[in-house]
Amino acid sequence: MSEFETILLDRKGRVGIITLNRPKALNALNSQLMREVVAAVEELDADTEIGAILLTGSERAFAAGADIKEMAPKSYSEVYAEDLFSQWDRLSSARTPIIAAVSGYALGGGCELAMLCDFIIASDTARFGQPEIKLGVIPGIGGSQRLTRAVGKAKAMDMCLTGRNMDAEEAERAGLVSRIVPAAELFDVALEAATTIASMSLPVAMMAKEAVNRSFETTLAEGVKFERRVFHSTFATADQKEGMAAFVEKRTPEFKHA
Ligand code: CO8
Repeated sequence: MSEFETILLDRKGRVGIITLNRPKALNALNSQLMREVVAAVEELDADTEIGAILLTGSERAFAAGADIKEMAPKSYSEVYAEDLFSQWDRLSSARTPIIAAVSGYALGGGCELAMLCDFIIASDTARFGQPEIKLGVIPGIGGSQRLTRAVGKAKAMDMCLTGRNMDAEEAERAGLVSRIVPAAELFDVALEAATTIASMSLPVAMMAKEAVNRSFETTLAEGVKFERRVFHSTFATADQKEGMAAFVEKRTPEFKHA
């Protein structure tokens, strides 16, 4: 029996699959679900047999936000003392690439959870939004920061101040999602992308992720220098030797993740 109640955890080859599973609440992110997602990601991240993580929800909802019913009665001193939602930050420490496969609602914390992943593949039914202002609060899991970096100030302000949703096409145009696929194909396409990533050298995929993420934290000159140093370090891996030898010998590389 699974140790989890609000998520499903599965493995397909080198891909770990986490499915948010509170269908009656449209996968609203309560504290148990937060603990379980964080635990599952950390478990998969520590497993060297896993080369990519896929995080998804249901066809109707990726997640309709933080659990409003759980959150509503809390006082300021409670949310401050427990540092409400800070545990989600632990997902940013995962080194294994994480793809969000989003269908239906990704609102509030749901949109923020998708943005905590490395990239988002959306179904044509996906709806993204930061509607917190309609509840008398503001985004609390990084939405005002990550949405602004993803889509720019104009659209982020529009979303956070009016609380309106974006459909999948607008989200793709704005750079929030990497691609849109028909809802019925979402899981297969996202799994194929995750399987492709997991077939690459794991340490090199981690380095690529680290390099891209560095661009959010530093200047261009420092970021380019960081990238070059990490690029140099790929030459210390067996997988660089294998990848380049396979190209020269016109064969498929067999990465050893070392
Ligand atoms: N929390 C708790 N329950 C929810 C949530 C939620 N976020 N979303 C939906 N549900 C529940 C509904 O209450 C309903 O339960 P029940 O059947 O028991 O009444 C069930 O899921 C189905 O939902 P609906 O009947 O409303 O379904 P509809 O198809 O009519 O509507 C919507 C779907 C439009 C998604 C609608 O449910 C909705 O607007 N949900 C809320 C969306 C929202 O506002 N999300 C943002 C939440 S706030 C947040 O995420 C970050 C807060 C940061 C605060 C920082 C503090 C430190």
